[in-house]
Amino acid sequence: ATGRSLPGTDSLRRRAEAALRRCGAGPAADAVMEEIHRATGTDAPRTADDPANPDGPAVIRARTPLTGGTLGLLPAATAEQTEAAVAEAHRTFERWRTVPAPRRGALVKRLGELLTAHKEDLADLVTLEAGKIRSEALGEVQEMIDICDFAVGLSRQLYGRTIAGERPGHRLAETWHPLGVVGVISAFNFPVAVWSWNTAIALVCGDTVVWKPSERTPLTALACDGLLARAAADTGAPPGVHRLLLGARECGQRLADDPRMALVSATGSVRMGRHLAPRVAARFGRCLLELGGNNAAVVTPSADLDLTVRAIVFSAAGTAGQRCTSLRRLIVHEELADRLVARLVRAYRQLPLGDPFDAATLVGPLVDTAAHTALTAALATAERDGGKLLTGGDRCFTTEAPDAAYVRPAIVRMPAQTGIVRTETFGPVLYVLTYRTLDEAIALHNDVPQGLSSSIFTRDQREAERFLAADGSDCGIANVNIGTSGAEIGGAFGGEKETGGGRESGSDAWRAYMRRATNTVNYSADLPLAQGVNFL
Ligand code: UN1
Repeated sequence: ATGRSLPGTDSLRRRAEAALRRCGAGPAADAVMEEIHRATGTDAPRTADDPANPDGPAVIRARTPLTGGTLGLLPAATAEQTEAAVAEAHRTFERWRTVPAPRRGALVKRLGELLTAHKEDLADLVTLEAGKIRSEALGEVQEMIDICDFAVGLSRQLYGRTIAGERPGHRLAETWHPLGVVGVISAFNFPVAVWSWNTAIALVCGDTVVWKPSERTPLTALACDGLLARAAADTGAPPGVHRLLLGARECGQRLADDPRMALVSATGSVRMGRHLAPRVAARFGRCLLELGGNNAAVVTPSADLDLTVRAIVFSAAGTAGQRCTSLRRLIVHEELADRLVARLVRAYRQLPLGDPFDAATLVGPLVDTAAHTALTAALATAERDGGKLLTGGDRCFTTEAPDAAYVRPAIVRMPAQTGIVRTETFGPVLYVLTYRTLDEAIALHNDVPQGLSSSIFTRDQREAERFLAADGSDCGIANVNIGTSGAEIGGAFGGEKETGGGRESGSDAWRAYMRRATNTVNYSADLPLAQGVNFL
């Protein structure tokens, strides 16, 4: 653990308030803060998840994983407010879709400028609500700025194809049109980047957005909403292009069920996806899913071990193992397993754990103590299955911050890929398995229900290419000599199998946010029918 002690909740609350104000969540900030002060008084309203008070007003509790303390209580969106938000976004869509795409890009350009100006403020809120270390929080905001740049460029490149038709005097082409209202449901672990991937692209595509962020990161969401509202005001875009709904599960369900939501882009657990996707499908709506990952790295005998150790530690212990791209399984050649594991254990024991605002810290807290309980249960199951816990899994600062979960990242050597290894536990646990042949390694690699990210560490080109080939890694992301996490925004992001199949962010992921029209134009005086059909 780092030497310094943890900050208190009061100072964190002040820090959150200052950052929110600077982001100018507009006049809303004052109202919200008033709400926070009122609500954190003695007769605080009941939270939505309080089973003892099911009838109490539903509120969202802004809390910080740094202490587990409450930053404030915010009113949760009611059914009427959800309806009003969808209606407004839908009305606005009908206008916004006719604004030329490069002009829509101007809104996103302005958003990117505001994000740049408020990078520190947003990073503060990300650290306060998600517990990320400073450098990762800043990196997450950088990811937002990058996607804005990308989307602005895209606003002049929403290309359709001209297709070689089979009939003379005819032109065959496709046009991409705005899709409608996009529902963005995002998770606590990337509280701003995932919103921005969806929102920046959706806006240039001519869509409007209704956002339901994680209940754990409401203040971060208010700041983003405030900045986007400002960008809209500055560029003359209608304010209804974006609506924020701070709500619980029912709020997400309402969006899933509403036929005005053309696309529901949801990031979170497989459980959440299983629940939402059939509801959206039942009304033939579109879903874009980014669900769980159970990412592995194969380490072959020719790997550059110095580089491999650094990459593994960042991917497995970074963000306290709370990325969907976090490395959770290591598939190491048996020849080098002992050597590699010894180096990893040494590196893990030196990882500074503690206050994420402290520049020396590399591992911050888990989101809550329930995450530690889940991790402990997973470790116990692994040990019952014959696994050997080599390091970590224990909590620190338990006296100082009993409601927070500062947990040392764990490494477990497993005799086989048992059920628990095939399950995504959202925390810092790395299971180590060994292999003899590359075929065996790839089979183990793919033998999990999830399919998000993957890596191979090797200096052998044959092995690298085999891993990337059709019968290699079955994931949406397959890397060589780099960890499973920390993708750039330029590529399409997402994965297969239970990960849900969606692709967000760069490349041609924008197509999911538009509808395609195939156009056949006859400029001749004849009417030849396709396939040589004769009629009339
Ligand atoms: C997530 O964890 O939901 O590739 C997203 C990465 C980040 C995004 C992760 N750029 O790790």
